[in-house]
Amino acid sequence: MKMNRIVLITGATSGIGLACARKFAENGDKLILTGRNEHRLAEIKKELSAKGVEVLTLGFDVRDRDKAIKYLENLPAEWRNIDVLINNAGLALGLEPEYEGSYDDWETMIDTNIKGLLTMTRLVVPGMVERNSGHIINIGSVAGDAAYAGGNVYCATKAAVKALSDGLRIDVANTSIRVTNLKPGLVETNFSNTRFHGDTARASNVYKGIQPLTGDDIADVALYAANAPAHVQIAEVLILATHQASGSVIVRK
Ligand code: NDP
Ligand code: 8X3
Repeated sequence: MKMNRIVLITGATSGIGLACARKFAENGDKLILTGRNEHRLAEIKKELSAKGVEVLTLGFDVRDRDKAIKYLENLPAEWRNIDVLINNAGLALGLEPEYEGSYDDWETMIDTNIKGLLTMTRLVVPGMVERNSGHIINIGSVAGDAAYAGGNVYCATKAAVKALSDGLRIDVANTSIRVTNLKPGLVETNFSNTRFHGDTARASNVYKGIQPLTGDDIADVALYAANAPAHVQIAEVLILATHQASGSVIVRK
């Protein structure tokens, strides 16, 4: 299905967000791509523009509410009517027991995964309500379904994404807006490098002995949800690698 929607993706510089950018671009959508890494945003814009895709990049940290407000309130007129918001920016930091976790890591996860997502929702959804049209796709996680060892605060942030998705779905049920919570399991991206503060050996162990999902696998589902007929709301999808059964049951060969 060829589209010409405006799709805003947070955290589009890597992993699932980047895969979504490429997938929605192939589908004929226009993209607003955000992230902190302005160099990567410029490279991605160049890659997609060369294929004729219209791209606007906004380099900001979703934790910086003032900047988010400034950028979103000053969008060029032709980019204001956002059709799809993909709240993807997020991260896990650490895998320590809750009683030994880092205060800084907790703040970063809560501020990014919960408050950043909320800020973007607060800024984008009023326009959707006014137009009685739109779709919010939140990237939750299997981690939000049940805690796993050392997951504590990260799992709590993703449980919050589920509650916020469910809450928003109720709040817009009298409109034509749809809300989707995608809950991936193991996806090989930069996620584990970030979680282990750049310890690449430890990060690669996460995907040892199992074929993990790719960002593309998740982008496929996001596009499916966005392209579903208007009366169909894909409310929630749990997407796991075949040898993963839950956040803590992973069968490795
Ligand atoms: P990556 O580390 O590859 O990508 C994370 C993206 O989030 C980057 O583009 C990064 O951009 C952006 N980001 C992080 N912090 C901020 C911030 N403060 N402000 C703006 N952008 C930010 O990981 P994934 O692609 O795997 O992660 C994407 C989402 O998917 C996350 O919400 C994660 O929790 C979720 N997820 C991941 C799974 C996995 O196994 N990989 C499974 C389930 C869910 P930049 O550095 O440019 O700011
Ligand atoms: C990322 C997947 O299982 O590492 O949300 O938490 S997991």
